[in-house]
Amino acid sequence: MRLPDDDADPDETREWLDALEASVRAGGKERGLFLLKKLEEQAQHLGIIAHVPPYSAYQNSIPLEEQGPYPGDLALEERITSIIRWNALAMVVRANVAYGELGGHIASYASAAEIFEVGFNHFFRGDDGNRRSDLVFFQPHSAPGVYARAYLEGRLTEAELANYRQEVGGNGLSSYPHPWLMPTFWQFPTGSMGIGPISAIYHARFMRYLEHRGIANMDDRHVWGVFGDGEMDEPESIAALTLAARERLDNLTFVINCNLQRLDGPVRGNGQIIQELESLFIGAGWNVIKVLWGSDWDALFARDVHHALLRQFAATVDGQYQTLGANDGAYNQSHFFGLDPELRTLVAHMSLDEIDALKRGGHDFRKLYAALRAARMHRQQPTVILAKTKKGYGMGGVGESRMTSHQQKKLDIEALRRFRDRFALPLTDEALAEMRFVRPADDSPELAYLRERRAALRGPLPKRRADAAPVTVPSLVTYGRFAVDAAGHEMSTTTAVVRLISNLLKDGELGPRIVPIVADEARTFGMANLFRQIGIYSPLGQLYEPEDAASMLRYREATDGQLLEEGITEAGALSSWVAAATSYSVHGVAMLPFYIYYSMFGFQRVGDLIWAAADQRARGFLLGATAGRTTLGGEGLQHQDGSSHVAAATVPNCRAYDPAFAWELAVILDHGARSMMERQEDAFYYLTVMNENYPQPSRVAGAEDDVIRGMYRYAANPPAGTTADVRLLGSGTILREIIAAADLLHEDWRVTSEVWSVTSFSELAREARDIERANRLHPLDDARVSHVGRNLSGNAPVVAATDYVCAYPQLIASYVDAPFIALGTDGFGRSDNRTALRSFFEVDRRHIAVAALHALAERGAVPRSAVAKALAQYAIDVDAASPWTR
Ligand SMILES: Cc1ncc(C[n+]2csc(CCOP(=O)(O)OP(=O)(O)O)c2C)c(N)n1
Ligand SMILES: [Mg+2]
Repeated sequence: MRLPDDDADPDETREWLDALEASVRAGGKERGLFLLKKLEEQAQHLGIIAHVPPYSAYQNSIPLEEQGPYPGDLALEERITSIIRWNALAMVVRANVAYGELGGHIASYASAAEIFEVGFNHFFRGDDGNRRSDLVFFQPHSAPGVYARAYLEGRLTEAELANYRQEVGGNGLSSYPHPWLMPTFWQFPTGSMGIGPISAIYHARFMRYLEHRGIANMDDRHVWGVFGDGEMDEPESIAALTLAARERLDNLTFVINCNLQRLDGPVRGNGQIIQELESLFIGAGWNVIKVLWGSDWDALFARDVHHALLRQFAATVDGQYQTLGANDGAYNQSHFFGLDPELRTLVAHMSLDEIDALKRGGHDFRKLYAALRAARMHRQQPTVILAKTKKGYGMGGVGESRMTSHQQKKLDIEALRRFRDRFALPLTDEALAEMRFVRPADDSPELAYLRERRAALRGPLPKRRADAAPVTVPSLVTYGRFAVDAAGHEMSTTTAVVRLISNLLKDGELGPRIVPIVADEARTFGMANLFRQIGIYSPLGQLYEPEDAASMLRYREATDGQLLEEGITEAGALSSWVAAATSYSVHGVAMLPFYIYYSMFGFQRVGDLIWAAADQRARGFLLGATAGRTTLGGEGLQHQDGSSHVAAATVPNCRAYDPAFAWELAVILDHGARSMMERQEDAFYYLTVMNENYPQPSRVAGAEDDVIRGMYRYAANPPAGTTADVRLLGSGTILREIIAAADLLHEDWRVTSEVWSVTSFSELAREARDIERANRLHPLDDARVSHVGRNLSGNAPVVAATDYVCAYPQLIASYVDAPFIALGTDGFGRSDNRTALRSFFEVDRRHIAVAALHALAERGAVPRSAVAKALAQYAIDVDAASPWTR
């Protein structure tokens, strides 16, 4: 509404102003403020102003007059929903009757059923084999409802439903949405609260990116996310709200299932979560639609001219709403309506049963439809629908709005009977007792309707696909010659990887598919040249003249920019990476993201997002830069990463490498790109790269396969025909200390050695573990030998040193027969130069040489005095406290 410029009635205006002035004079400023607040409320009620920050009145945002007709068959939809409710409940109860420990949830879906069903019947567009589906993020513990619907649609069998949470024997259904476990069904893992909301936002954003870059047409596809009100307390849930508004993502709708409860109790017992979320989302720039009251309230609102209802709603906190929800009509009459004479009159004509039956808006198809439709039509902003529901809706005394609703997994026969009767389910007492699933005949009106609705919406959902065209990777020499033929040229592996990416970006086929991602660290990693070369993505282009416009490296934002500059949000950058890394599946267009970041702020900071990425079969590169606890030097305790490789080793489809040399890195990158883009394997790559400059050797011809497997022999110095006294293993920058230690051992102590460059202790361990298991299970077959076992056979002691904690090289220790000594950087980092740090953490050449001598002394191959002599000669402080205690 526009504010008129002219005063249409100056006398009336004067009266109002005089009245205000008189009141303030008589009653003071507070009285004046009070009157203004009342006026504001009245103005809101009259619809003169929509929102007064921070939130609007406790009522539906869409007035009845604007609600519009309902396009579906309400009675049929209600029947279908009742059947789905039952099947979802029966699935959980059956699993828990059979095996008490399986768990599962009833109350969450019970609260979300109408939200899901309005989506399924009218909004969520599926996959017609041609166009891909909308992206729908389902509340994870409501998964039984999604299974129950897929069962009615004929997409899941009765046996599968009966095997809910029993996946080991095959033919089971996973607890929550897990693409790894159900790769043709679930698209997005949401089981870890907060990951769904942030992922939904970055997916919606990435869809715009693909369109703006002219790579894919989104056909007006929409992103829907149904999340819990408790879940909104996760930092990730709200981390990217402003991004969504800033980038005007009107292809995105959140529906927050505001059942006012989380697991332990009320989300905001002493407050109102809906009002709090409204102000949060408004502040972030979203369009907010509240769906609080069902249609039976409309008549009450119409007669409530003095807004007694709104006053009473405003005065009721969520803990109280929950208690009202858990109790019957009589209780509500006395404890809500009875508190105000106007309200008492308002419901005087209603029976207690009618009062009991007053529904919250999130259980009313008409109200929900109007909200989802308004969200779908809204332009220039993302929309959040705050739907007020009841946790455990329909579960009666055992679970409706109860403190313990979330954990309710079993219902006794009485409770089941009440549920059946309430939802008029076609179940005999016998069927009820057996908790049989209900599926109307294929030609029943229910299933015909359901099929018709899904066909009108293009097909079923959720459905995951993996059929994207492969993308050819150019031959390594075309983009990586500088690395494979380095010939002693000095550079760091960070420089090398950035150059490899820059060169790949120029390839006609793969280049456009690359998505470089940074979280405000491009300059740190020497990538500023990409700003101009490929541009920084911004849907707005560049509305300003950059300060460095004249520079070769100018900061260039563009609508078709290729680089995703996320700002300081590792969670956001990782979510962008996932959107790109799953584009082959979600959009049928394979993209190859490279997210380069401080390695300490990866697995440690956003490890759960990486775990979720693994679940959804992400394909892409994570580049842990400035890696290594002693290699990063000055940055100190919070920045120096000594552990990410241990975490990476626990992610089954993450291939992690810690290469020392640019050529090794190039070979791994090439192998990874081919495996993901050409062979389309469901594994992603984690490579650590360092910022230390040193001369880079050329490729060791023939060692490429061994680099991928995890180790190759770099050097050996025993005379021909003899074996080495010790084996020295190193990875990353510490390999150079290993090489130097081999020289010390030889020159100072006449000890011969083999030097092995270990590119991946985790890959070596995986293969060795696999072979050990195969041998254990096939005791009568010829024993197989692992890469580690073959390379490190015999009994020469092994000394392994890395820039990570000892646990990293120890991943292979049990597969080596010889004594195994691990040196690492356990303890806190601290700032100093590399030499000082390597001495402090005892991973430098001197400590490696001493460790080797000691191992030889232990077996009597050298006298103990030699060790003591070495310690003195290398000036090692033997009384210093161990680094991990300091
Ligand atoms: C990161 C994370 N922390 C804790 C949990 C355990 N958990 C699962 S559901 C739930 C309560 C969810 O409440 P809400 O989001 O309000 O959903 P509702 O069930 O009420 O619809 C909790 C604590 C989880 N899944 N993920
Ligand atoms: Mg909740």
